[in-house]
Amino acid sequence: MSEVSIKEKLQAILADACSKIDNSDALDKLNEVRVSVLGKKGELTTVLKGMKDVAPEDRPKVGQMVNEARSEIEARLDAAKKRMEEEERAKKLQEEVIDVTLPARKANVGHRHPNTIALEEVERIFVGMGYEVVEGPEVEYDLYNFEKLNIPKNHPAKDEQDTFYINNEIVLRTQTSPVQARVMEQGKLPIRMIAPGRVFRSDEVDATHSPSFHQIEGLVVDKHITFSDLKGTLAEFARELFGPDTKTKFRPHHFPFTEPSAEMDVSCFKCGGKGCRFCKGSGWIEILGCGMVHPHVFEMCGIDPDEYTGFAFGVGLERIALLKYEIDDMRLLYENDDRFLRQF
Ligand code: 2U9
Repeated sequence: MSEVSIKEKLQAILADACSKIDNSDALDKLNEVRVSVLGKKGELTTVLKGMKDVAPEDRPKVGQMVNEARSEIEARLDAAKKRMEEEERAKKLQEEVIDVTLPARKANVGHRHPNTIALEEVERIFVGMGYEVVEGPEVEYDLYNFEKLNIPKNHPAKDEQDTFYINNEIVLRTQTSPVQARVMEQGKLPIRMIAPGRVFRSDEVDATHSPSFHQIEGLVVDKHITFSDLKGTLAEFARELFGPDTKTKFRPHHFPFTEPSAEMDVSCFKCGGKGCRFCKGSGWIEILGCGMVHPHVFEMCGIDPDEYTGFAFGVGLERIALLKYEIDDMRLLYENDDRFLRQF
């Protein structure tokens, strides 16, 4: 192959490469030109492979021409690459501009759930009376959830339709009473405590029932504790929770773990006791159960009932929240619907 024909070939390759480079609008197109001209099987490499057909005295000149063509094409490619990168950067700077004068996006700050508000209110009242807040296990021995509370083996409350059994001896606690039993067993007297927490009952979900709900139980154990202490304490609790004019009444009731037992009603805080839709015309609303701790419970917890007496009570946390916020369906508390929860 003569020097002249090679020179013409190189000029054609250079012209074609420059045209493709000038017409490229993206970096990958440039890379295609680089591979097709300078790559292992590129046009320029092919010319070099044809060097064996060139007269030996012409090879230095031809080699120089090829290198000059390679350098020119590489320079054009680098320049085009640099230009495209600068154009890309300018485009980004233009598009990604941040207008610092725009108002900030509102941060949705969370807030307390009605149950939390009600729990903190009840805790504040009893801590203010010198009570200690004590927690305990949710998975509990039958022994503490039932037997130590004077609920014998054949008691209906132990039926499987009411209780979630893990096995014959272990249940999901149906009330927070086991916490009080555990505290009494420690024998550090006097006791003045509340036990808030989650409890479980095998109930179908409806407007007033959930298989998992919350309770706050209280226990006072000391010498000479009387039913008057119970009434005075719970009447004060009612006044602090529902307002200073709240009246209370205690209706005889039965619980296995207290004797005598009672249920406490408060005067309706909507109508002041005259009777309205909210209190179903009675003027009264049932709030909690209570009673003097059964002597048998003391004995099973290692406390001498002839030396110590005490009272206990239990209130459903959701019941407080539903009443205070006039929510008529408990399920609303658990559905995590922000449209509901953001009202509190
Ligand atoms: C010990 C001794 C006695 C706790 C008590 C109640 C009455 C009561 C219910 C209220 C609504 C449960 O959430 S609820 O369904 N509880 O009425 N609870 S006296 O008595 C105890 C607790 C522990 C050692």
